[in-house]
Amino acid sequence: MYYSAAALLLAGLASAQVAEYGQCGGQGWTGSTTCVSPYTCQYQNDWYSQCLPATGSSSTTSTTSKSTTTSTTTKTTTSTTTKTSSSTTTKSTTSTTSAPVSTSTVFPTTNGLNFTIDGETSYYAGTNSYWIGFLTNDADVDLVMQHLYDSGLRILRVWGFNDVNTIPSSGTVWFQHLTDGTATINTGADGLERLDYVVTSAENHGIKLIINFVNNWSDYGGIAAYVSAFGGSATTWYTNTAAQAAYQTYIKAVVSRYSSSPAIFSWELANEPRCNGCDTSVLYNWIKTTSAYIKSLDSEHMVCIGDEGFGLDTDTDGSYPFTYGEGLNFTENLSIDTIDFGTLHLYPNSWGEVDTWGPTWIKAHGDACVAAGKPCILEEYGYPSDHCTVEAPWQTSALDTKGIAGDMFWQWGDTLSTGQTSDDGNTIFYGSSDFTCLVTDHVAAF
Ligand SMILES: *[C@@H]1O[C@H](CO)[C@@H](O)[C@H](O)[C@H]1NC(C)=O
Ligand SMILES: *[C@@H]1O[C@H](CO)[C@@H](O)[C@H](O)[C@H]1NC(C)=O
Ligand SMILES: *[C@@H]1O[C@H](CO)[C@@H](O)[C@H](O)[C@H]1NC(C)=O
Ligand SMILES: CC(=O)N[C@H]1CO[C@H](CO)[C@@H](O)[C@@H]1O
Repeated sequence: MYYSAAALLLAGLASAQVAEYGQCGGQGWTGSTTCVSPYTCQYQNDWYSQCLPATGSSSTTSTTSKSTTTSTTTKTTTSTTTKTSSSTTTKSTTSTTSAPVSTSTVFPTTNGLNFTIDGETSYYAGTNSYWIGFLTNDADVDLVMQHLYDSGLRILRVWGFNDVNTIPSSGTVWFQHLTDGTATINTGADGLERLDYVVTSAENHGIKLIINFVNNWSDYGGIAAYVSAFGGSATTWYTNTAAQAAYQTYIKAVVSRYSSSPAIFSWELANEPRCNGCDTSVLYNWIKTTSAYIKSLDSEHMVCIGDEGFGLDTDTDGSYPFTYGEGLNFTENLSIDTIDFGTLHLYPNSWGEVDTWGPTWIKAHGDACVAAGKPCILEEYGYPSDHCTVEAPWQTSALDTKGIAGDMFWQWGDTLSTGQTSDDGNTIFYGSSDFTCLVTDHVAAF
């Protein structure tokens, strides 16, 4: 999913306009086709148009920099220009924080078509919190971890990236600065030390983390932030030598910090990687290379892709998500031996499907996962209304489908020292009636 907190604030102010990254068209769409400024409604496929940043413009206002050496240069890349930079040096500042101390050497693993966590093979439920690594208050992180554990949720997926092209003002968390062909990793107090605390807290609360390394979408930088620094485009990023070198250096920085931690469930290549219109070999090769690289750094922890599950022949109904237009072949990629399990997401309303289509998608993947001999996890799912009525049947389907070994709803909501967390319409708040239905009752069912 790709909502950001800013979108929600804007959405509340201009209800007739679609928020950033929202749907604004497609077959059967009856809602608004106007996006909040400066986003424009862009065709994605016959079923889906989306509010995206106007192409070619990235006029970020300079922020107050905390050091005189901070450059706030803003570059504009166009899709027709490929920037060849002679300087592709990737530098990283020296880490001053040691990796968190491990309390156990037992790492989560697959066990046939199931997962084993702390020695227990079972179906597992979890959730997503893209924002937890960007919090600056340790007590807030601990509160969420405690609530997760108390709820019986064991797996939490977090954003392990926070890429910027311009260093934000002091107090705002960022992990990597990408500009002019260089990448600088922030290992300081407003950098990876925040992710360190998430890992430490997860260790202390028995929670296992899925940590990913880049976003397909431009929230928190993503591929677009690399393109701004290294040239190319969203689709050539996967084969851009300089961009891939920086991406791998970033992966190494994160993996090496937590490679001994039993709180890591899995490393994940990206959030929802797509390569629209590309031959599936582009993503296949990138997945194979990157997953092998991660295994070379850390052979013990699991690795997954983070894709939505697009591109599937098994049980296909021929509709958009089953097709190969986003450059993914689910079955083919799951066969890669350095990928331990499969991931799928479920957003029928964004894909031109009715909500009752959910079990069709889940069953098709379960069958493909059984054929591959690997477990799969429904790692994101959401619907903008009637959460319990719509999503509880998906959970039942996931639980009953062989090959689907866990599910993780999008997204966790809680009340922190700063107030309620981001509500993107899909959020399930701790203690709400939706929470009773989708967490308490679901966990009790297995
Ligand atoms: C995400 O992937 C799709 C498909 O390749 C692409 O159209 C889109 O631009 C990507 N998002 C960003 C922010 O680059
Ligand atoms: C997808 O991958 C499977 C398994 O490798 C293969 O049988 C199928 O032909 C592929 N489909 C396409 C469209 O690439
Ligand atoms: C493992 O998964 C299979 C298929 O989903 C299931 O039938 C079995 O009960 C699971 N085993 C355990 C120990 O959870
Ligand atoms: C094992 C497997 O199916 N590999 C295929 C994955 O995808 C690439 C690109 O389409 C093929 O060349 C491989 O044979």
